Amino acid sequence: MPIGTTITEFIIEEQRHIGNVSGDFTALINDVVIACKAIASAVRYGSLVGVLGAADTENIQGETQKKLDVISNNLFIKRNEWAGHVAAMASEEMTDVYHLPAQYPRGKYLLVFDPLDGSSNTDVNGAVGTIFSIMRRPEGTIGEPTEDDFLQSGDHQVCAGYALYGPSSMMVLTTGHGVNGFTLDQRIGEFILTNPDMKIPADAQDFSINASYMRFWDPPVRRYIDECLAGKEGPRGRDFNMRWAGAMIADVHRVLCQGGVFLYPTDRKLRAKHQEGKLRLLYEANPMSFIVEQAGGLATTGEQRIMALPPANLHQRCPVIMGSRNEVERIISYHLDAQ
Ligand code: AHM
Ligand code: MG
Repeated sequence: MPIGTTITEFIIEEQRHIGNVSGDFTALINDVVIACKAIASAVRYGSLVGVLGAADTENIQGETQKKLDVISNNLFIKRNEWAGHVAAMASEEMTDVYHLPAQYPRGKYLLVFDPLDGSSNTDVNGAVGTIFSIMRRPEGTIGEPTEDDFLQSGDHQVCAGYALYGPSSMMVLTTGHGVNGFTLDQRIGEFILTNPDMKIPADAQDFSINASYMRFWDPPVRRYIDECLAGKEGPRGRDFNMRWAGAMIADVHRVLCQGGVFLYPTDRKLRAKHQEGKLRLLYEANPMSFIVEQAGGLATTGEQRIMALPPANLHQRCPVIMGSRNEVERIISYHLDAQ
């Protein structure tokens, strides 16, 4: 049985084309891949190994953590702290920057991640995933990295990716040279290239939004969704379809495969809580935006390109609208009309 191209092989080949590389990046990706395989395994065995349900702890966002949030965070940290490729890490599940234990060498990369996105899906056997982003530590900084070192706009990402733990486990990755998808072959325990050069169709008929917040939406978002709902009889003159998995990773993966728009916009209710959005810029919006843009789509708050936003803190939130180019351009134009 031929094996196909493994993710490690693919990254090594890609780095060879770039030239003058130390191998640190390839080794770092390798550890990220192993961490995701370990998380995929914990998710797959679920109740059989007692990992479902709440952990009785809260994260910085005030959300009750699931046992799998804590397990996934620990797996990711342990796998990536020892080898000397990262300088420090930050995660949705940790309040502050994670400094490496003293005995390990410090590397040149900063790693940020959401260890288990959509974790409320774990108890209903729904899709969940891991999102990560890699930046370089700013030149000339010495000592342990600080929060400020992490506050780089999305345009500074060296690599972004996600692992989706669905009916099969997949890893989708960009290093700024297009987007490639890999499927975990359980028989040999390797991610194999199955979706080379993924491209988001420019037009689409699917939209993903939590419509239970409709009464809080701003007029441009309301206008776009109203027009989609009006279908053939409305101004768009065609029917649309709605999907909402409750895990950004699963919804954006659908967009990547079939086209569509994913929206978690700002709204009146969020602003009343002094939040600009629900999703976090550094480890959710930026990595998914990098992937979407590299696949030919667009990612915006409605008013600004997400990857151009200057982060103010590790856990900053922002509105998210991403997907098929022509649909996102239309939503941006509705925001401009409303100004
Ligand atoms: P999480 O990282 O705590 O799982 O939260 C992020 C998730 C996204 O994956 C998903 O799109 C969104 O929260 C769902 O939010 P809501 O419950 O408001 O629909
Ligand atoms: Mg998340």
